[in-house]
Amino acid sequence: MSAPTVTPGLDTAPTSHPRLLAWVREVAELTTPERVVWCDGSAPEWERLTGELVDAGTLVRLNPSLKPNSFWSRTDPSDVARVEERTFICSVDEADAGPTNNWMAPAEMKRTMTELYRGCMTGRTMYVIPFCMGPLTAENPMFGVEITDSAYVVASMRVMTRMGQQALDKMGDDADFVACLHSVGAPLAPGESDVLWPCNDTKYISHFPETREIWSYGSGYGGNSLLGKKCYSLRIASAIARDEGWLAEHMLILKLTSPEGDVRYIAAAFPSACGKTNLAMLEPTIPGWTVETLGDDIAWMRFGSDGRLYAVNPEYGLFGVAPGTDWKTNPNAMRTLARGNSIFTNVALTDDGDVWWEGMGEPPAHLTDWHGNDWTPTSDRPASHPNSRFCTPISQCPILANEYEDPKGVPIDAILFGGRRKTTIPLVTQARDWTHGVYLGATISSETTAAAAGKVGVVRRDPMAMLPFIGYNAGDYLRHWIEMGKGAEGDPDKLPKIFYVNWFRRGDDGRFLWPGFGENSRVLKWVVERLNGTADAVETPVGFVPASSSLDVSGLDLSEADLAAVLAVDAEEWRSEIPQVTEWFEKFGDKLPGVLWSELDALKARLGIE
Ligand code: GTP
Ligand code: SPV
Ligand code: MN
Repeated sequence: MSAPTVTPGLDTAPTSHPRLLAWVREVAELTTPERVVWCDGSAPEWERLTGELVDAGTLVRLNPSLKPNSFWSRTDPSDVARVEERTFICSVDEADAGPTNNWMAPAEMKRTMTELYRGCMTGRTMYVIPFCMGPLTAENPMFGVEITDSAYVVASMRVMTRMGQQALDKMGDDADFVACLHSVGAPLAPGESDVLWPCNDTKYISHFPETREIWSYGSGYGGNSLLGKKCYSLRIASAIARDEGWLAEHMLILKLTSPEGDVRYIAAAFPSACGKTNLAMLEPTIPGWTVETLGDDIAWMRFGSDGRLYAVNPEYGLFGVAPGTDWKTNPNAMRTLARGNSIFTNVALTDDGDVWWEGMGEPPAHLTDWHGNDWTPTSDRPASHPNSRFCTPISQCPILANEYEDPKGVPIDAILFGGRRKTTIPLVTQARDWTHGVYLGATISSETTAAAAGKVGVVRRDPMAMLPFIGYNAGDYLRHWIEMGKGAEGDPDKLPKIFYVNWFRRGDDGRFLWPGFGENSRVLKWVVERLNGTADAVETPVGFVPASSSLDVSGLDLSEADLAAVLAVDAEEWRSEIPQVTEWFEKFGDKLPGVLWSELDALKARLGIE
């Protein structure tokens, strides 16, 4: 016996958008929440929601004199990362999802999930969050509306997206939007008390690329629940981008200025927890160079009328890996967080109401760990989860570039691909041309990290760092990249140049050969000098690597031997990669662009195979 029309909030919507109203009503009738709340994105709304979350124990307010308007939260220990096994691309034709995605027919998925959603918001508030990915001033703003039963999601979405009344107003009555449905999957019976972190053992993160819909169930963790991020801006947007001739990529965007004042824009794709946030906010160690941040995770790239490829960051906040972040490695992130207005998830809490995580210098004598237990430096478990995160407004980044709000974006000069590999991959390699660059991107290999549930440290292929985020057939995706190489109006000269980097190569003793972080500015300098045609390179079978004298290592405490080792191209190591690349390519069948097989053949010839 449902009486949907009496659900408070349902009939007082601050919009007359017919499709939106109909969808909200339909979801409310299915999920039977206590009330419906339309989110306006205002400061009072933030105060109210964070206040309620503090009362419920889900958030703990941090010491305002250390981290103003900031909060500490702990998830259920089972709900700490993206769940790739439970992520589905539900295209009508299975071939449009394969071979790297999980697939289920849309009708079947909707049948299954409709039963999960039935009554799933009982006893909870259903929030409606209108949002826009990218500037609201864009010619075609990219709208979404997320329905969720999690106030933590609402608060996080306010940090991560341009949301609320401003987005709803801009949508008017007829703007298209991506419908994003989320539930933690934890209805409350009358009188039942809530847990700190409601979630469900059954999880689905489902995408319907043809109808541009997202259905997420069972998880409150960022990548599974903040649906504007990976679900919309990568999986759904990549399918839109394929149709419309642009690129939606797992890339940071930075602005690099040389001592002479030359400005270059660089985008870089590294797999999850492989260094995008850190590179995007880098403080150069070489004199006279400056880096400014435009984005740390996602880039949408379209050709401009001048034939160059322009990148926009669709996000509004940073959802960054906490461990490893400190004043030495990423001072700009520390400055961003010091300004407050942040939500920390699964880090440790200090006794004076601040946050702490591994990599942040010496630990205090006592902490509350991410499980909520007492922790001391003698404890044998880390105090923070390896995928603990900070969620903070990008506007607080002290080195945010002015161009950040420009809906046109910035013209990209170089694209860096990278991964986390102990061996084989040199510090930096320049591709011979676009097609070779696409080959490098298509064969990125990286050790898995704690950003996704599953084993950590297993080397896997991760094309363009997009393996978990391509919303359609990965073979078609690689073909799309090859097609983009024709350039706008057939002018490939204006395309970015492609490089491949690896900050994570190790010596026989297991230590990192390259100091990384701010010192990566030396690699950026070499990249710019290659663009300018002023740096020497050695041509190797795998591409152009720096001549040992062309990489600026002045003032760096790095032995000749380590420098040689980090730049080395060991033909034997590379020959042993070939069977894995062959096996990887074979997965794609007919869908793999033939030119990528040609690239592999040419590499084999250069390595002296056959
Ligand atoms: P996602 O947000 O998951 O997409 O990750 P990301 O690519 O932005 O990775 P992030 O910059 O947060 O770095 C992940 C981890 O790698 C952190 O623990 C960093 O401290 C560490 N890291 C980043 N850059 C470097 C580097 O140059 N060298 C070394 N050794 N570690 C690094
Ligand atoms: C990633 O896993 O690549 C992230 C974090 O950037 S999440 O938003 O959870 O996807
Ligand atoms: Mn990411």
